[in-house]
Amino acid sequence: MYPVSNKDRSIISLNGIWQFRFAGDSTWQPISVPGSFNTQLTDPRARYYCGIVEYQRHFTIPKIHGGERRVLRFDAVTHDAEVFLNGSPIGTHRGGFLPFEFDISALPCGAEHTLMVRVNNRIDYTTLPIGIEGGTAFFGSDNPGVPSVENGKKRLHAYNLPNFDFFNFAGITRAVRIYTTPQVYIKDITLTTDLDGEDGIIDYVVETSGDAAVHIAICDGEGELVGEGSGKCGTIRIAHAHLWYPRPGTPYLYTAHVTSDEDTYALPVGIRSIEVAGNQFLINGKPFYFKGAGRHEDSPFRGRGTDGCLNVKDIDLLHWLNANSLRTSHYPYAEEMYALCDREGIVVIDELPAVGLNFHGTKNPYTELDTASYHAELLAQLIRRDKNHPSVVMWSLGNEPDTENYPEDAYAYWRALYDLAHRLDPQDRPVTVVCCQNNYTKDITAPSMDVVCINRYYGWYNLAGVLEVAQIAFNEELEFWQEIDKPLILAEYGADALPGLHAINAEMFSEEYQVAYLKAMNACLDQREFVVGEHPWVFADFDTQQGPMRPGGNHKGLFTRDRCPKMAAHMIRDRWATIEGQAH
Ligand code: BDP
Repeated sequence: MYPVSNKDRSIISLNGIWQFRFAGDSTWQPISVPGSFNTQLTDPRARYYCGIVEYQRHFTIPKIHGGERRVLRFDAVTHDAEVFLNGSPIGTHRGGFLPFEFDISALPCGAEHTLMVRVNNRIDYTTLPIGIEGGTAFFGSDNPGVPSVENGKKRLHAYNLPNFDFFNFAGITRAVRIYTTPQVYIKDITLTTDLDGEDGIIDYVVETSGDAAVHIAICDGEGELVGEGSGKCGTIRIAHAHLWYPRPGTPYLYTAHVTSDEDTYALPVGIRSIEVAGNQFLINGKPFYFKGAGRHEDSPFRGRGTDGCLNVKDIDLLHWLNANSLRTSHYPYAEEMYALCDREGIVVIDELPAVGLNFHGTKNPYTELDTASYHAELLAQLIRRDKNHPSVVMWSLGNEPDTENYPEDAYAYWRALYDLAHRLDPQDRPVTVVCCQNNYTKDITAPSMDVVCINRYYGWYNLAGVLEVAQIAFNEELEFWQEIDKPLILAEYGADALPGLHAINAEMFSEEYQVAYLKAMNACLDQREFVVGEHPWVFADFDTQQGPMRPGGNHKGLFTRDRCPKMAAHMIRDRWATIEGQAH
């Protein structure tokens, strides 16, 4: 559970300036946590370094915490971590976007300790996301972004070659804390909500570490008690409930105060229902239309490091756009962002870091890579972490896998995860995988999901610059999906626009072309009732590895990387003002 401070629990932050060095170096230098190391240092190794780096700091736990259970928690370390206390290993963790923790109660309070983390940023065929091992490179070029000799074939260094289009930022990217709990503590809380006429129904399950009497009190927004229950599980009826609605509705939040004999934990509850019915996506029984964008946790200086200002700014910009949703492309975001989305009524499609399972027919990712069991493990971790957020309305198992060249293998792989998500999620949310532009007639995976999510670049990567033809091709494809008769979200569509590049004739890379492109695609969407959402790619420009198509990053943003609106942002804002999104 997310660390909190209350009458029974406390938090000691270990954020701040740590010591840092590349493995093998003898001297330390300062680094800020949370943050990516790639952006903070001028050392030429920092940007494309591949391998192990070391972080170190000292800390003391005040003596007053002596009788309590003490836990060291990392919200995320990208990608793999080996943790040492006073020189001895205490554990490891795999994967760069989910939290992990260690019980360190045995460590004496009142004394100084040394915490060291060895972070490995290597990505390969066993990691998620996927890094290419040796061989060919991104978009068919042979440029991994590090010095090479002998016609580019022999690398001077080991390298990380992402099989995805965002910078492989690494380091201790999210908060590090020690939190305390009583000895017998609340281990987990699961809340599911539903509607019964005017009433809200909250089912709860509370897990404690030992024997303890559990009580749960539900308070409304004014702090008034509106329902309660005793025991480790049960159902609470909230008469005439205020529902959690996405914007522009009111994202009403109750608070569940859970107490066990010694422990206390409070968490927000949004009462709402989610359902896929026919070709509609229903929230609280009413058709919902996703207006929003994919995004990256990305900013200058911090890289992918958690940045509260950026999160608040982006939510505010989503409001400004008249948006109501967000996809956590292409990995689970920092937990603080989901809490903001709960409060601010932004619906979240929560995505696993499964990107790069696609070699465009040159390699079968399902037989030649070994990611299945790790992928399932990440899914379980994600659901456990995010299951209670009212804002989370759908799980995305991954982004743009190969579903075309090995259709049966793809189906078996993704369908197993789909089934697992339905089994594990107490709220049984809809499940999807976001599919790549492909020969959709061969794709048996996308149509098997609860919601069909497709990324399409007609008029950019395909049929570049010819929007009339792009529209014909896209309409033809939409005819195909119409027959499938499931709700469809256009989860990505976009055109790069270099901010400030203008043209009388809308040509590629100009702001005018980005506007014309989005308008052309939107016109196709507007004719289709089964289309339940549009997410232009991308919310804001972001950093990615260098390449012939990436001048200073990916520029498909509606906003620049420093969050100034491009012409397209104004156009989308006007459009979304006229699309209600949600009856409320
Ligand atoms: C899609 C990917 C996304 C890329 C985008 C692009 O899902 O990560 O950034 O294309 O090329 O294929 O801009």
